[in-house]
Amino acid sequence: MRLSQENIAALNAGVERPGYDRAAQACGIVHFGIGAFHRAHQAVYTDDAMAAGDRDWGITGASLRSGDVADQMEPQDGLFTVSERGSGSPRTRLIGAVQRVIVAPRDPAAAVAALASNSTHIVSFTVTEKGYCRTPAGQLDLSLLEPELVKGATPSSIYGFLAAGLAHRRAAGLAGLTLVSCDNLAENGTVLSGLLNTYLDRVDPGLAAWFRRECACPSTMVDRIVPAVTDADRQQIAETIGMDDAAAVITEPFRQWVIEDRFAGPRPRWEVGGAQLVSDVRQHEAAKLRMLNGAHSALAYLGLAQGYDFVHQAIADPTLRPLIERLMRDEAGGSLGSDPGLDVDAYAAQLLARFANPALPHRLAQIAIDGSQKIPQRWLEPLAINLAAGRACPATLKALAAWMLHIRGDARPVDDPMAAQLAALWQSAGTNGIVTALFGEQGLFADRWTVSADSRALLQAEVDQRTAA
Ligand code: CS2
Repeated sequence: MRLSQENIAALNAGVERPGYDRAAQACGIVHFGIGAFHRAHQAVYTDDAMAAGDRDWGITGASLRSGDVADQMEPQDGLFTVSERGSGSPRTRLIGAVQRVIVAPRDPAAAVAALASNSTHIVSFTVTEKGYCRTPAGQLDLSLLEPELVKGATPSSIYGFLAAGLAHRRAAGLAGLTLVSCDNLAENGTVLSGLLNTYLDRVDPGLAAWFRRECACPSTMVDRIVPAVTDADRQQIAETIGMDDAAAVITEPFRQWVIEDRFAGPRPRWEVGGAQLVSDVRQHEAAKLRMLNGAHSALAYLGLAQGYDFVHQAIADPTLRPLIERLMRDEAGGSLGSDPGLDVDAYAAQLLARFANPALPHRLAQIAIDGSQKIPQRWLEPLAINLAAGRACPATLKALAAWMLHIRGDARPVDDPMAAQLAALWQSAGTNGIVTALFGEQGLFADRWTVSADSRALLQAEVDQRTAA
């Protein structure tokens, strides 16, 4: 038996159910990138808000790339379960917030229609760092968007779909939208707004002005560890819930969402599920990106090089753990300024405990994906801040060296949109030139991130040591 609206009554008794009438809800949210993270995070908060009485916040999911998620969710009427694994007893909950899933490349008109619908107020995004189509220095990379910039072309990026959807809204005299980025970028709302503005200025300057006037792009900090689900997990979930769930997600009990309180129109009361609405999220974002994600990436490249598969294994290694603690507390923590807005030691201790969770095996290889898109906000920004203040960053440099060896691609395939370019750099620059080719004054990241000559020398020593080993 497979999970569906019709089969809800047959779920095992321990599974928590949505506390509202799903069929009575209109869709108020369009979400791009309806992967496991969204299902374990924003969809849960939205479910909480509807259970508390908020109405018409159903989610229309949109996939920008493959149809896999639609194939998992459409036969299940959008339903899926979220299982929490930690030290306490496992908890499984049925989430009803997602009403349907559109595969945007297959049915672009349906995605545009969802954006143009009168009931839609919010568009949210978990399209990963590369979904924003930026150059290494963070500008909109128009070369990636050429095909859709031609007049009348079918949209393919978030920008193309938003441009089409917003144009319909403007023409129909509808209200603007709140665009909520839930990706791990520093000041993600400001970044999205700036990039979309550049795009709209290029295709329709009148629409760009309308967007600036009528829409809002709050920044948000999102946090929940959500490893990719395996076949063995699905098997175990089927036993727990009493039927198959092809869209099931597994996560930790912890979740956090800090949202800049700046909306263009109505929103669900996500605070009912514990979200924090604040006037400025920048410190929360910086702390999370540099301490959690920065440590994650360091564990990924250093841990894989030492032969580990999972985060909980790597963090237990007696040589890695002190390095990660130093990266989190002193280097990431130190970059947050004299008033970091949180207790750095307590936050680091909480993160270490989350990483050590043996009930939630989290693959290092999953975190190692797309490093070129992740390291600027996780490592390069805190590194620049620390170096400018004269603070050494040995742990960050060790992690950076491990990433550099990773992208050489000798040990395992490199899953990164810049993989070919990075491999070509290694080819042409070689071991003695790669540090300069990446981080020197003319390096790949140079428009925004250069690493001082002293630190480049330290980095070179690390690379030499790793290449010799
Ligand atoms: C991880 C994140 O894969 C990665 O890059 O660092 O997905 C991380 O698990 C989440 O941001 C936690 O909130």
